[in-house]
Amino acid sequence: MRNVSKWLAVFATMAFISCGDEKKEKETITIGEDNTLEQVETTESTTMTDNAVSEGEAVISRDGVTEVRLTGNDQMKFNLKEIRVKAGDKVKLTLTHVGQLPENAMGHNFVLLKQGTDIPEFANKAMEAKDNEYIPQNSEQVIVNTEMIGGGEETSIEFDAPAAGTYDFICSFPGHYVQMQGKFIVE
Ligand SMILES: [Cu+2]
Repeated sequence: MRNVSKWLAVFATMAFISCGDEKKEKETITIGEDNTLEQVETTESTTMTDNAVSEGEAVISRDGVTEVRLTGNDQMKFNLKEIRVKAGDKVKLTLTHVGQLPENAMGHNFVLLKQGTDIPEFANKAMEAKDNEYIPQNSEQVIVNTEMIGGGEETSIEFDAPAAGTYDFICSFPGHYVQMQGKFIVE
């Protein structure tokens, strides 16, 4: 019985971790075999607390406005891997840095990219744009972006949802896009 609940917990943990995060999944499996599952659960609940907002309440649409509460932390993670908004809605997105590290070490922003953008290529260009908060000057690939913020800071933007479809969003701080990216789905 103890084993059964242990494995249920492992599966629950794996389900909680968003797909596509291979490294994290491997970690979880290894830890499960080592019988130190409680440690995993502690780690996960810490992450939840860090991010403060659960996914269910992070995106709320009403009266033609979709409010998005996106957070980024010191572990280089967004709380959302997917943001769904209604076509025609105004989007009010608030990005909160729930960590403590300063902007120059762990800066986060939200950059919504046009469809067809090559993310690694864009991120390379962004890396060279330190003076412009890591947004390439005159980029035609950016639909909208927030400013770059550090631990404890918050920033908001408002924009009209682009045409229905699936878009990528990333944090353009050097190296962050690998972990800090997700899908922005307009439906
Ligand atoms: Cu970042």
